[in-house]
Amino acid sequence: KVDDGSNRRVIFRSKLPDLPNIANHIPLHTYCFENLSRFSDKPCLVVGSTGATYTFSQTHILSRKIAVGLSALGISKGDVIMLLLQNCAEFALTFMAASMIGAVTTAANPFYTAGEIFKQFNSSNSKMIITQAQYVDKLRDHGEHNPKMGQDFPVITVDDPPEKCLHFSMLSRTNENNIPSVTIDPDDAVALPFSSGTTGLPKGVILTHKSLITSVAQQVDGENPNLYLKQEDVVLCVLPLFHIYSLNSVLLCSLRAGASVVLMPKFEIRSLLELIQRYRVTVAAVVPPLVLALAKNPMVGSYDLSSIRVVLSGAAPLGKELEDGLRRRVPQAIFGQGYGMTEAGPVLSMSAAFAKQPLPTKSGSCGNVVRNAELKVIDPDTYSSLGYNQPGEICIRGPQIMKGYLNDAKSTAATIDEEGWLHTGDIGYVDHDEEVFIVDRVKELIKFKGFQVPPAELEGLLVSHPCIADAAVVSQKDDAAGEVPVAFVVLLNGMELTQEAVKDYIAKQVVFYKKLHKVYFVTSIPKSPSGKILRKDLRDKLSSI
Ligand code: 4UW
Repeated sequence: KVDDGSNRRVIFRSKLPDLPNIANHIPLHTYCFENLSRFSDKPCLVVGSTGATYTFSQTHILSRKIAVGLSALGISKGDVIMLLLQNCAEFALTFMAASMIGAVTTAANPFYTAGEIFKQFNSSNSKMIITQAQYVDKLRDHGEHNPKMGQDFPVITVDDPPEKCLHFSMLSRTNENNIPSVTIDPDDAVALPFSSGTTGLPKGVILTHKSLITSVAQQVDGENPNLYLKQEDVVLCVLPLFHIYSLNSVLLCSLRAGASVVLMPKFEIRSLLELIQRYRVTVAAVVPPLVLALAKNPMVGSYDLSSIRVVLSGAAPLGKELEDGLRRRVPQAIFGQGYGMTEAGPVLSMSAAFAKQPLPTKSGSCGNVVRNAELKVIDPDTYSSLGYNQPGEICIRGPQIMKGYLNDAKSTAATIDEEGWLHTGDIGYVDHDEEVFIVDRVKELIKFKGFQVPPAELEGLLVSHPCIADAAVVSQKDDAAGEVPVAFVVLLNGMELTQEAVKDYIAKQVVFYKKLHKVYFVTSIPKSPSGKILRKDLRDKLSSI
């Protein structure tokens, strides 16, 4: 899959100068807390709903205590722990604690069904789950093939522990000086988010200490940071920390830069506006559906949003009309997009309007490629690299990208080529001002409000139905969600099923955003000679229905 070299090679770089060096030889927690003494008494984590505040030094000490608690429960270097939490201080503290003992965090959506949780739990070989009492029932009695809660793995709750669970204070009531000494290699894993990448089922994405430090540095370090966060900044953390966007660009970047993070468990417009007003939020990291709410909801007019100086959107395409709507609502703020992909570490490009010395940017752009990285656009058929304004598949190279997929050398090799280029499956181009524009997606992935919906997962569930012979899932455009999954289903001879029955069958097994919005019964699924579903044909068919 490599360019054979006979073609002219065009490589795009940031317009901002590279950092002379990035401290990516140290562990992630050391890097994030490196400047602690400059802001140790400043608020670091603020729990929006209660006002509880942890200063930077408290955050640091508590993380160390929890690191001791994790090791007392048998977690050691290389072990994986699972977080099943809405945004809360314990999420941030445990993530940093795990890093301190060389352990790895895999975070899952707490709204997942038991089936989805255990797929990730088993495939990541997690050793414990830290969650909230309300999700514990999903972890009990979910089939004989899965490990047993309380017996095979401990479950810790951050609130009142139900039967067979431990309370989070077990972890934090320790002496922080007893932290075990571990040697951490920059190439050791620290985070294991799950992503379906360009094809197939969700896979564990190995993000190392080196990759996450590099990505954070590419955003907030240096004389002219691409994403200039100041110590006075108050950064809104409403996007879920179990997704890499919030974990990296909100939490880790703020820790490094000394900005405060206001945590909100989930999106609800009134509480969001109240929090912005109460805590004088200055930086809002959002996704297109949130831009929609801020641009269109009449309630917005009754709140004071004048503190906001930066709005960053990403994780899904954003239309010009919404962007303009948002600009009208928060006219004083700089608005821009970032473009990320879990496997890319995650940030590929970021608006240079956020830089300390900002550059002019255009509406619709996803910014410039980050510093200390290379981006190219290739012809998806010939793999030769393309020049300015020519759309093709975006590829990225640099120390920030994932090490690979966990236990899946084949998918890793299909995503990162021999020259180290990560192929994104996104179609885009770079204009003469070095700005990246995303125009399409050639990978299967469907994004519902920025959440990943892997078609292969839904197809697997569909064909497990006794009446279904074959199935394909593709995206359909949707005003509110961006895209929604719809299915084409072939029934076995003589079988009958209604659309509702198929939808219900899936809805029971998946989180809300993976639910099918429509089911079309067909006699066959179009496939290539090698058996690949011809998704484009199906999407074309949809537009003519
Ligand atoms: N425009 C159009 C965009 C855009 C986009 C992403 O769930 P994943 O794997 O990962 C993400 C990560 C987003 C992110 C991380 C950190 C950050 O600072 C930032 O800036 C705002 C964003 O979404 O999905 C990856 C896929 O999502 C699409 C694209 O298809 C990509 O491959 N995507 N950002 N601005 N599409």
